[in-house]
Amino acid sequence: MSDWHKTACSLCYLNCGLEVQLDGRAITRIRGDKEHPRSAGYLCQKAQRLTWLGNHGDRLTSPLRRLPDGGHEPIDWDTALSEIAARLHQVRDADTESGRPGSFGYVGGGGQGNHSGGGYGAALMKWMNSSRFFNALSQEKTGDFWVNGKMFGSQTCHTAEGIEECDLLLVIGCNPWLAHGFTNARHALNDIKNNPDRKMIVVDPRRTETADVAELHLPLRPGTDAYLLAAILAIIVERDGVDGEFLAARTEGYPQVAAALREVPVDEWIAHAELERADVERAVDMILAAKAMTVRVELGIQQGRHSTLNSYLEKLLFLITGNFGREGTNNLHSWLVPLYGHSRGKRSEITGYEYIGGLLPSNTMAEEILADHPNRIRVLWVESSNPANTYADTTAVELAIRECELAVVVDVAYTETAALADYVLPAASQHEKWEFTLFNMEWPTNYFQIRRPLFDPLPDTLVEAEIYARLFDALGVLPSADELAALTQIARTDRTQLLPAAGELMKDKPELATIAPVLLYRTLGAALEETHPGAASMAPLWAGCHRAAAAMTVPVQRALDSTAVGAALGEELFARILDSQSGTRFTVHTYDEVWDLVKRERIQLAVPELLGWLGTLDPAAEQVNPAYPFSLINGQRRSHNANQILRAPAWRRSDPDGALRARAADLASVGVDPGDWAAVVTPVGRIVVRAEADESLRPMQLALPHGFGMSYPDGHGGRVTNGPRINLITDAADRDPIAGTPHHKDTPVRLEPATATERATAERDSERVREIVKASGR
Ligand SMILES: Nc1nc2c(c(=O)[nH]1)N[C@H]1C(S)=C(S)[C@@H](COP(=O)(O)OP(=O)(O)OC[C@H]3O[C@@H](n4cnc5c(=O)[nH]c(N)nc54)[C@H](O)[C@@H]3O)O[C@H]1N2
Ligand SMILES: Nc1nc2c(c(=O)[nH]1)N[C@H]1C(S)=C(S)[C@@H](COP(=O)(O)OP(=O)(O)OC[C@H]3O[C@@H](n4cnc5c(=O)[nH]c(N)nc54)[C@H](O)[C@@H]3O)O[C@H]1N2
Ligand code: SF4
Ligand SMILES: [Mo]
Repeated sequence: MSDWHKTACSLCYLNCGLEVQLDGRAITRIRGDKEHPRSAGYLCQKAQRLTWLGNHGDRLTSPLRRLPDGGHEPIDWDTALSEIAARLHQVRDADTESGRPGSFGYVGGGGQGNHSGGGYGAALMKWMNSSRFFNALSQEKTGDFWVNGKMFGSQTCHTAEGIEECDLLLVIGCNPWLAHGFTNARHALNDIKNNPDRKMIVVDPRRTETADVAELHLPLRPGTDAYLLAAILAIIVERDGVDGEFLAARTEGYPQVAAALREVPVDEWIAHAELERADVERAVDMILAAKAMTVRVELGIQQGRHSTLNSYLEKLLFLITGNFGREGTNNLHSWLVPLYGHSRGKRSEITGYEYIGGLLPSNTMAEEILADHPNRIRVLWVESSNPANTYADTTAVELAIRECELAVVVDVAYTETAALADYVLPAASQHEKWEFTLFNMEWPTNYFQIRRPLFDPLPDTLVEAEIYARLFDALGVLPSADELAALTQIARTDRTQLLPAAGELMKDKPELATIAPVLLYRTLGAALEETHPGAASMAPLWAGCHRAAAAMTVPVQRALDSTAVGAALGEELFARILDSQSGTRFTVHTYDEVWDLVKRERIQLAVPELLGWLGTLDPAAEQVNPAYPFSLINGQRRSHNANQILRAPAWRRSDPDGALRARAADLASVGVDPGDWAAVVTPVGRIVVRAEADESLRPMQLALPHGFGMSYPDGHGGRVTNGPRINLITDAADRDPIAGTPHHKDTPVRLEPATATERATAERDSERVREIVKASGR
């Protein structure tokens, strides 16, 4: 048995600090890292299952090339990279000749625990003269980013929550008890429950585990948040509950907002949400009585009807009541390196959708490929993402991936997307390399953790940075070995001269500017290896540390207890994050300094597009389609799902089939017994699922879990799919008009008994999955 090693959990974006013990290549014991400055020893029910991350039957151990019959054959790295390079050159040259924008589409760039590859992948996209970038954020958060851009001045202004200090927590469309989403969620919720001075309101159609411990639960009809939030805002305005001083000092546009809210037919809209006015008034009483309210939202509204409008109304709620910029309220937070960018209204020529945060809607990826348009995507590059399972309309996504002239997947596992790709490139896992995430969203103190490897990489797998560097080598883009060696020597002796020296090279070869992360990896990274073996891929963070130190000097000085300035502070910050194995704080702000992060003189409350949208809301236009009478939460977070991260079915302690949940009466109404197989049907697809009774849902509401539908070797030379592939039934066109984000939390569906044949197949697959679990010895 070995010592405790520090790492972090990669099963959700909280990335709690962990300590683990190892036996060979297995993790044998896991506990929370008490020295982690943010999570301080916290763990949830999932972290114990982390040993399955690197240790399962679908790990990739060699580059793969697609065979004409659809399977894959192992090939060596040189062959794979030189063939890919030749085809990338062909496409890039053809793009240049025809004067069209780059035909390259980039998907992913990081999952819940890993962002070290993303900068390198983005460099490839830029080198391919493209900006077409899709990832998970553009199917959940871009509506929120768009609103932030309008109100705070930049899409990278992102809100934080004062969960631990607030006296009222308003939870809208999220279930932190199971999904977390903020630090040490269960402790925080229990504290509110046990403290008579602190209260919580939950707005969620389902009586969630979080709603169970709330003072007030508003179980609204799915998809009616915009109506409810507007009604709450209208009552606040009517009662003159706004914070006039805050509005005058810090905001503009309130008169337009108030005028729009005065038009809201409050009673009609509350009735449309199927709530009682008295309960909504009680929520308003609690909001107005709160000294410090924090609003916490997630997919229930961001993947719900009117999602971008919801994101606006939710922010108006804390802004017009002055719950911003103080302890316990909503705030903005710093970034060490922003997770995404700011877009200025550029649009896709194919779908017309606006880029938001540098991203196009994931829901339009297949259209960008399949369009009969000269600028369609011809090459798809997927890294750390499994769009064949996680993007809406799986059938269209699969077709699109096959239709690409070249599709490449960089992953640790043989995913559903990898199975369709021309080349699959095996990455070292998050336990086999230096890694970090950019989900650093805390305020007023913000944190960053670099994790070191627990194991050596599996033979023939490579760290992403090395994959991209070798690819750029094969593409003939890298400077000569001598030039790289000279830069490396500068990195060893005087890092302040590194960028000027690289700049000289770029004068002769401007395309080098697009691959700055790769240059840093091959030069500064090579120098880092001498003191921190394996840390070369961290090199681009060095530039990020310098930018952060320059932009937020005083907060960084406070975090480091340092008086250094300029480049010296940047170096100190980089050294600190490189050597703090439990993670470190990197900025400490005062609450007042939130105004340094707001990118406008005043917060803009009036967003004409959204006030216009509010004016068009009409309950009469939102009647249930009798052909699809149920509302499905298509992608519920449960105790044992974690996106597409753990593929071995044995990791789950509960819910082996990924059951459909519904009220017993609703199941009975369509002739389905609990435990039996049912079919869930939409205009785009039909899936067969195990039914289970759950009285916490609203009548006519169903739920299917996120994080299933992964195929796995069945131990007999075949493969079997574990649980529902829920995006077979989602319509990619059912999406937000501004951000293009899907309405997964309110998918209209029909429910019916499975046919005898469907039942037999489903039962057989379920049995095979059980055999796999049994054979794994669990
Ligand atoms: N266990 C687990 N935790 C996870 C993940 C995981 O896979 N498993 N994934 C992580 C990721 S990537 C994310 S983005 C987060 C997501 O975290 P959450 O957003 O908290 O999780 P969800 O279960 O998708 O949905 C949130 C809630 O929306 C409610 N809802 C459904 N329809 C509506 C509606 O019309 N209005 C309102 N107000 N609410 C509605 C649902 O009942 C549900 O309680 O979870 C993270 N944490
Ligand atoms: N219907 C429906 N669809 C949904 C959702 C829903 O609620 N309903 N939720 C959406 C949300 S919020 C999210 S965040 C997305 C998530 O969907 P995706 O963006 O596809 O991401 P993950 O499921 O996290 O998949 C991570 C991938 O990265 C791989 N990976 C893990 N570690 C490494 C590594 O170190 N290197 C490399 N190269 N690869 C690695 C894993 O094997 C896996 O294939 O799904 C979305 N899709
Ligand atoms: S909250 Fe998220 S990061 Fe923390 S232990 Fe649970 S799954 Fe892992
Ligand atoms: Mo997500």
